[in-house]
Amino acid sequence: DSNFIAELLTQLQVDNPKKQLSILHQLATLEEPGLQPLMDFLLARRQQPAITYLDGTAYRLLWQSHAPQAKTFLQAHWPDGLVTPLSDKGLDYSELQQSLLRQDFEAADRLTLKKLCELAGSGAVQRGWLYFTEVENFPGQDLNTLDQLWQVYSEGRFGFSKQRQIWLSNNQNWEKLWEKIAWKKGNAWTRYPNEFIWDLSAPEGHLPLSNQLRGVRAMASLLTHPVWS
Ligand code: UYC
Repeated sequence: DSNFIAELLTQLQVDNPKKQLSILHQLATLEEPGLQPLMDFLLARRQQPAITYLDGTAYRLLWQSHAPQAKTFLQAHWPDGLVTPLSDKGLDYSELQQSLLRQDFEAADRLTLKKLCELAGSGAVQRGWLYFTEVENFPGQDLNTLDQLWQVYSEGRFGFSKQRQIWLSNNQNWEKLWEKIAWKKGNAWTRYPNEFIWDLSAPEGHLPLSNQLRGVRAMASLLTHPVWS
């Protein structure tokens, strides 16, 4: 009822992202009565300097509602998507944004590798994987864009900076990182693609993947890139 919604809206104002996230989900489960509050929330947040996963979640929940008024609203205010993906190399990240919005994390993961190869140049595009020396020279702007897209549409769970955070808090120990992000269990690597978890129930840092077939150096370059410090 309206008192319950009013109570949710009050709590939504409190600057506590985990709590706010849970309220956004509660509003979405109310269906029709929850739509306007979600739209108001998203509009009010346009004053904020940065787009976060709270914006991404509100946007996605509205988009997933399939309500015509929500579609019209999103189209009117964000005709090109919530995030404006900046690129120093003129790369187009709109398909990646679309697959993340759809929560098609498997497609998003493949697109991410594709974009990283495009960033590295035609050699990497043909080869289909990265030299660590190429990664060192990636423009920070594009890495930031990739990371922001993953964060915004994963409720803050996925992305390179999240993986870096976990790696740093485990003394830069790769074996510990693999366990934490479920890329390895005991001695067994998680098998691509079926054993990976392609939704938000995955552990933090699980996505995007970096194939370890050719060693850890490319991922090490990614996680130590100057853009994160
Ligand atoms: N794969 O095991 N992986 C592939 C991962 C390894 C292998 C792709 C991640 C271990 C082969 C992605 C892990 C290993 C191929 C990932 C993982 C191995 C392949 C598709 C846990 C054997 C076929 C994109 C660390 C023991 C392709 C791509 C090829 C593919 C990711 C085997 C995203 C995170 C050491 C044979 N694996 N990969 O890069 O190149 O091809 O032959 O990491």
